Amino acid sequence: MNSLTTIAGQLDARGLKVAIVASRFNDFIVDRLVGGALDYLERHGLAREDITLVRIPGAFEMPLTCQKLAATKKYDGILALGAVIRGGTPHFDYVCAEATKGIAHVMLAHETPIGFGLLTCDTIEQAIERAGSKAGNKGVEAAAAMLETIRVCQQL
Ligand code: INI
Repeated sequence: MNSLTTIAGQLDARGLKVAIVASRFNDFIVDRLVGGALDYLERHGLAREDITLVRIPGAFEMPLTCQKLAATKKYDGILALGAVIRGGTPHFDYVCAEATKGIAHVMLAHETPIGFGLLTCDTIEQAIERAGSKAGNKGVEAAAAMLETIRVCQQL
């Protein structure tokens, strides 16, 4: 049987430069995502001096911030971390939709891997569960996805 050509990304962050975009809105949740992501990336070899943390007001500001960072060409990957929690108005839906679409657009337009660590939750309890308790830490998962995608894309 012919051998299968397989491309897979090693979870090795040594030598990379990464920007983390973190929103201040719901910071008691977002700070847990940032902490988890930093811990994961450093344990996989990323040097702290190669990480730039950018604080922004809320999820709605994520696409522009990611776009500016990607345009500098200084970063191998970007990690977008935030938490949108549903309130009593349709605001949640607009913020989630624009942040998601905008980030996907930046990733494609600049060919820069972006880890999507934006929680979109109906309740605060759901957000807490995903920020380092029952349902894991989505900041860690997004960091792992960004790292794997960087390493895959480097081979394509
Ligand atoms: N931004 C968030 O990151 N999370 C939210 O839950 C949220 N809610 O619910 O309103 C939110 N709104 C702010 C928005 O992202 C912008 O920062 C704001 O509209 C100013 O442009």
